Amino acid sequence: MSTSSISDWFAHDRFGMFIHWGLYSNPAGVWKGEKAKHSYSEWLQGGNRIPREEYQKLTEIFDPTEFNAEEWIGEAKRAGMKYFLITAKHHDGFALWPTKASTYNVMDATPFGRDILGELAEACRKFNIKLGFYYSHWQDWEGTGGDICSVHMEGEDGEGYQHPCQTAFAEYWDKKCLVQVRELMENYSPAFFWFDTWSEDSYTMITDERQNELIDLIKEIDPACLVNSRIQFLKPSDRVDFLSMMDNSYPEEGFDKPWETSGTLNHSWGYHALDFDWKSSEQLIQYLIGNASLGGNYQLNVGPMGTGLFQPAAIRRLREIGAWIDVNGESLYGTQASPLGKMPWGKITSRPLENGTTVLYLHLWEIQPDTALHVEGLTANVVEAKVLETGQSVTTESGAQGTWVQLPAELATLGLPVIAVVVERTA
Ligand code: FHN
Repeated sequence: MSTSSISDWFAHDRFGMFIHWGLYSNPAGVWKGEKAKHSYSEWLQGGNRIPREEYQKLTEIFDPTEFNAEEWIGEAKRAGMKYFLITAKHHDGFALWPTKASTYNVMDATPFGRDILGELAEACRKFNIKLGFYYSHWQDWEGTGGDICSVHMEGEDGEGYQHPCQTAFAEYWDKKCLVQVRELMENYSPAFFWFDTWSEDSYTMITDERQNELIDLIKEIDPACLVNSRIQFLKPSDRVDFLSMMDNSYPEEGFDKPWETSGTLNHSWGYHALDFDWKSSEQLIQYLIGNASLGGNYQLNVGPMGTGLFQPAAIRRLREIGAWIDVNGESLYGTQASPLGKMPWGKITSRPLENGTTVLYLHLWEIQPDTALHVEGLTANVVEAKVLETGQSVTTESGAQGTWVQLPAELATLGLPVIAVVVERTA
């Protein structure tokens, strides 16, 4: 008998949008006429070792007059995404909402002066999209005691980018981090939090006690608000609700807990004007389905420009993914991991039905139309098989070694076709 859990919606929804947006979206990976040192545009301050006062002047040009929350959330919806996650505060420490913990925020420090998170929360409600916040709880480069990552500073003098002492970090933790996470919970009722640690270094600051304090704070306000495992890279608490893989990393096996991979459309998370390394829509759909076939989610990142608009290359990919999901979404949402082993030709997702049958969705990536495809290990009786997009019937033949599926010649014209095979459940 299956029991329900607060993370059921997350595992069901499978696909979300991640947004990296902030002061760094204006320089967009270019500083004083040169390509920034760090390949992630959001690492501009740290990577180029820009003095705080100078970096913080970027507030003066943060005026994304083209920003329209409904357009962003509408793009997510059209792409088939069911939830939306945004950098409420990234490592630079700048807040996209009017926080009382620091004037380093969109309302107090920029000419834009609008509550970006408030507008997005409203749009999410309108479009029935769940809202999540990325919050950089370990790194904070505002200068209020948050940690300054040493990963990219090795061998350098570290001036201005030293790790803070414990007293300074404790001050940051109490007066900024905890205060801001409480504000985000109370003002915008997020469905989940996405914290970010990725190195063992973080453990000295994000101790077990602090990890628990943060989880307690969230769960006391809303027990259903989910928390991800990057709250502590080394030792995430058993209380985290879902596991976050490393960036752009796609595991070979699934996990007991719900899990996700966050991935980029090109290379940088924040908008980078010189990043042309775009993945194809086909590749992105394969990441999504690859994870789903192991019971996992996918959070695809967009780095909006300083104007507030998405780049055309991002929009094209989102819409192509959405067009594929429009006709094949049944093979994604609410499905389970494949009950069969790895297949050389693609991936399988599955859906047990109440009538005692199971639908196996065969995602055909490397196939030759007009030949027979071997589904190794599928020995159950096949009730029906058809191409999901077109409804074309498909003939099958089962034996002790598995099932042979006769692939119609017409599959050649479909991009990443799916065949839905309904089988009798044996046990
Ligand atoms: O340093 C960040 C990076 O800027 C980005 O936010 C990614 C997203 O997963 N997390 C960190 C590196 O893993």
